[in-house]
Amino acid sequence: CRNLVFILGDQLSPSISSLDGFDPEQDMVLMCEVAEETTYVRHHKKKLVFILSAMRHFADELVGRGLDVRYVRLDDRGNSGSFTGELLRAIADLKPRKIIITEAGEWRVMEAVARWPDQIGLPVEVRTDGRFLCSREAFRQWAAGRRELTMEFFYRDIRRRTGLLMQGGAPVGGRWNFDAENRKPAEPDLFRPKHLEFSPDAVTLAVMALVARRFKNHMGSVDGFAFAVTRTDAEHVADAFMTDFLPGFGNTQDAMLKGDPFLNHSLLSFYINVGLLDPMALCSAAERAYLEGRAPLNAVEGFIRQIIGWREYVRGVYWLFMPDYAGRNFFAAERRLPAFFWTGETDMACLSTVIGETIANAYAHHIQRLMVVGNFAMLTGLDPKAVHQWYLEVYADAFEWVELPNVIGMSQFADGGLLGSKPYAASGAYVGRMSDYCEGCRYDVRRKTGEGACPFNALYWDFLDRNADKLSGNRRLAQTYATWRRMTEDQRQDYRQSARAFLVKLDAGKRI
Ligand code: FAD
Ligand code: DLZ
Ligand code: SF4
Repeated sequence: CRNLVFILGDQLSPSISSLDGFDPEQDMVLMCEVAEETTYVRHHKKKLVFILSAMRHFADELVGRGLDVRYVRLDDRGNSGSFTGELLRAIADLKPRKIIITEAGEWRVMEAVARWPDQIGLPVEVRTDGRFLCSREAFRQWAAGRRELTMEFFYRDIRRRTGLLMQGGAPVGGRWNFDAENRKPAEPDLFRPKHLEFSPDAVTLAVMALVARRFKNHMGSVDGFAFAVTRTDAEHVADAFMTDFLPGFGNTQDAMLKGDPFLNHSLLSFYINVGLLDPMALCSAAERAYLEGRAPLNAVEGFIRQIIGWREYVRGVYWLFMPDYAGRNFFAAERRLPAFFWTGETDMACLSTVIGETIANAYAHHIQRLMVVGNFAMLTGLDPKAVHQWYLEVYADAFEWVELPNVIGMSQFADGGLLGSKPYAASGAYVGRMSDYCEGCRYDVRRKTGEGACPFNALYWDFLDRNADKLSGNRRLAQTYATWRRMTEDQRQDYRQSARAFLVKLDAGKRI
């Protein structure tokens, strides 16, 4: 063939830049399932089913459009197990003159791609990923010369550029950000519509059998897999979100409820990240819902900000600071992850709920990831690299470019404040206010120290005390440290001792 177009598992968009100028008469597509990608971390079984099944459906979609696709399955005979190995095999068979690929999302894969020209002796054309509104280079320019990389300013620039929720150069509603209205605790709502579920078709059933057989020691189960795996079904999820959940999205954005793992969240990250849905099209649909009076501004602005703000911003940060970003460890934290991160077996009801839902669904929403698991990891001083690997494993939407800045930066403050101006540290009071997890927990959220007290309370103050040299100069923590200093020495010792007793138990592998 003339050009061989290599499409990766998170590039499942017919409009992907590598397909620009594709000539079905002369060009071919290469897609491959490889051991290297399925095991570089022990991905949750439902994540594997989702990605492999979506890849197979996408290959069918391309064939349906008249493209010639060489598709290598994981258990095909001769599968070399790596992208480079599969490229070499395809070159031997198809003798292309050139390789075309859209830039990979992850640093690790881009490094491999950079070695290809030497390894294969053919030209390799790497194209920009046009699915993002802000290119890696444009973000670099935006960041150049700025003392602080404040997301809010980045977001405003993208709002101006896209014209989303803009009116004559000003933000609709007179404010850029309505987050203050999005911090309400949730009330159980028996009438909340159900999120869509899809029965596996024959392709998905085959992948489920493959994953169950080959990845026994990975988290979770393939049973109950109900994600969309085609563009059409992903579009159904998006349409249902705009009608059923967007109107309440803002109000419950930060809330957590037992028995309601999804609330009004969109469950769209999986589909956006692999390319089944276009982020800008989703934002336009949300904007339309506002303009037509179907959803309030706080909800629509919040949703749009997550996508054109946070999502684009974390990608920019990732490419700006990799590869050393992955090794940042501001607090020099080195505790190993407790075993309950893989079982959910702990008496701390918030953690057992969130980790249990993670194991069941390969999903947790933002506040669960940030303020329950992430908060616990930071306060107990878990090794940020291990925490990062866990997040990359367990969530079906986890690709390093988006996961790493959220974990290392936003949730662990391991980058020392590049991404956030202060650590997202919280005592039990936060979980008590924003969820119903504490009712029925073995621990008492109101008790500060001693046996039976919510562990987050002592851990919170102990974390601030332990890291005072690094944090007490932070203006946004001035009030908090003033409160700590106002306590009596006995109170402070109580907190320290309670935290130490907890950490000793944790390290001994005792049930906590
Ligand atoms: P919704 O709440 O419905 O939000 C709408 C969309 O906004 C999401 O689909 C997503 O595309 C985008 N979005 C929201 N917040 C963020 C954010 N902070 N960064 C980037 N995009 C965002 N998101 C991932 O896509 N992959 C990850 O691996 C990932 N890891 C995370 C790890 C931690 C510790 C934290 C705190 C957040 C992480 N996030 C990650 C961001 C966010 O939690 C998820 O995007 C969101 O929970 C996905 O569920 P949803 O589609 O229902 O989101
Ligand atoms: C996540 C993933 C998995 C589990 N498996 C594959 C695969 O077998 N083949 C493939 O092309 N892509 C897979 N992916 C997605 C890739 O890891 C993703 O495209 C890169 O990390 C992006 O740099
Ligand atoms: Fe979590 Fe503490 Fe509430 Fe228990 S009491 S659910 S440990 S915050």
